[in-house]
Amino acid sequence: MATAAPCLSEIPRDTLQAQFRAEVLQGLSQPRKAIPARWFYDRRGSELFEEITQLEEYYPTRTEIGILTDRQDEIGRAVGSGRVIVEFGAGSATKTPLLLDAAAPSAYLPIDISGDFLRDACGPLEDSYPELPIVPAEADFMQPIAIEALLPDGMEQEQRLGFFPGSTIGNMEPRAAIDLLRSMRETLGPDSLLLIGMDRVKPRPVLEAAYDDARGVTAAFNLNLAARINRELDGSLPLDGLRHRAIWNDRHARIEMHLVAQRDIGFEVCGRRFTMDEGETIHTENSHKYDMRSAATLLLGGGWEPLSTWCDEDSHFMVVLARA
Ligand code: AVI
Repeated sequence: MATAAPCLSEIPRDTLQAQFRAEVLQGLSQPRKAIPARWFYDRRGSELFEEITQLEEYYPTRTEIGILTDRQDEIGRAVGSGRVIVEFGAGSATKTPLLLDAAAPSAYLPIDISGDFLRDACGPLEDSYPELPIVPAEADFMQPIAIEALLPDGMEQEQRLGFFPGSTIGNMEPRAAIDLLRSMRETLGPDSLLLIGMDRVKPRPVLEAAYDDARGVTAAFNLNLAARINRELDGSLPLDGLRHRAIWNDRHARIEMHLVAQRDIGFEVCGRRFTMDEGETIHTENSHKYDMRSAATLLLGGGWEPLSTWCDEDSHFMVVLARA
């Protein structure tokens, strides 16, 4: 197996660790405790997320793959060939090849905050696409990124196609989602396209089962955040005193994940003392779901005009193509 190219523009470990520390301490100090979902994804968290994507109850991954497979030709015609594909998040072994095959890009540039995961994802792609320039970049794609400096010579001016599958956009509050879409527009430049996966609103039991599976993998994923705080921030959160909960919030059209205190608990993080009363929660994730109208409103707010939408036959998930 080929070794993945080294990641360009590495984020210094210290910077990430300082951000993790600051956001956890700030989140635990609020009257309603909350920690941003992006901190789920250390190596263990990323492995657990991969396991979630294989679960019977977790429909988004297989449904999106189904759409990308069944509509590959149509998507290929709509995006055209020869663009530079910029994937926001490490390339997934199953989804990325479907787009690489459909769009015949001139280069592939995956951006992810986790260099380890990025390297793991790029190795197999380099084996399968030996002719394709693959340029992994470890970076926080919430901010605009000057990708010209990363692209092979002569490709700086190629038109770009952003790829943001998985409905990861749904993990952001609408305002942050709009900021991210704008930032992607800036990263991708004029005349660019964006192919984005968005999960749809559906009956509550389907949604709640997807985020609270029978095998407890999602519970382990949620609890790993507490374990990560203990490992990396000298924490003493009692894992046996916290329980995973996933609930549908109809007003905000989102699934919320929480860690609920099973009894009154006290713990330390980085030498600071915190307490939780029985029943109090740490809000760890939002996963917003969309209908056609809310999806279009969000994209337009972020500077993207929807061109085409592809759905599965149960209308569980949609893949939207939009232009800058
Ligand atoms: C990454 N993201 C789109 C997943 C979701 O469905 O919101 C994260 C996840 N959380 C629990 N299960 C999956």
